[in-house]
Amino acid sequence: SVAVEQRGFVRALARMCDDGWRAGWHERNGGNASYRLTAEEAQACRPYFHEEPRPWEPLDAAVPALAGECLLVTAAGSYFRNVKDDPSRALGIIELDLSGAFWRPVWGFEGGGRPTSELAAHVILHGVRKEATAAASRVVYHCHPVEVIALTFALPPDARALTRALWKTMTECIMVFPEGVGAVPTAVPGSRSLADLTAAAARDHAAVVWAHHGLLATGATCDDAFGLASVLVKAAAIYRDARVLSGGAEPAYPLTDADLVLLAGGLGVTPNPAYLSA
Ligand code: 2HA
Ligand code: ZN
Repeated sequence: SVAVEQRGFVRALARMCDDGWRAGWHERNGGNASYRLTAEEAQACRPYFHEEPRPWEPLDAAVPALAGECLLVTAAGSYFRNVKDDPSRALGIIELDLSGAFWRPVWGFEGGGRPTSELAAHVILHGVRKEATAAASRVVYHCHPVEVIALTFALPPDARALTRALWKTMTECIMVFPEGVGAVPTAVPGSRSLADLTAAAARDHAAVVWAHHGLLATGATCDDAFGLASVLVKAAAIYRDARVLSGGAEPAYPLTDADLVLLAGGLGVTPNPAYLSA
């Protein structure tokens, strides 16, 4: 059997961390990521789990939707640039109990590590996105891209304002995130209130912008979540460059609402009606 480090889901998360580091989205220990294991993956890894069970610890919030499930998560304080070379230290697997209110480490976190400081947000988000996607969503990815953080200096933390600005930058956006992007105002990192505001925004958005902090992107696979983050970062960069080229003003020729309606029809997607037209 294949040790945990060599499993496809661990390699995929480690690669995503490395891709994000190379993209410049993970200074110091910035960012965190998690993956919800399938029942088969958890079963295959069990022979490698700690022989002595560690004590259960209470979660900040009970998430019954995740009862008994396992999550692969980045360790608190770990640097994304180190994940690929040292996955069993920079990552770990936690198991939730049958009430979904307690967790314990079952693998990894070598050297005494603990799950990410944003564990509450990750666990609550997995619960919300699992329910919103008929259990398809498995990845929660949080990063600190300059373009998205800077965008929150120019636009308010408002889902409609951010979605419209980003949709109008390139024709791909309405296809990749037809539901739009959610937004959370400035909040304390790692706080329960940031987790709760994010969960509310994530009920109908796969991605959420955190004002003055970064971006949270979810998806069925690391390709989906990382791809969504990449599109949002590129759209934010286009928005910035278009405004720079326009002397700081709103650009004269963005995609219009009529363009967006035409694109959605042609691409066969249903955009969130709350963000179209005036
Ligand atoms: O350093 O990004 O949001 C981890 C974080 C907290
Ligand atoms: Zn962060």
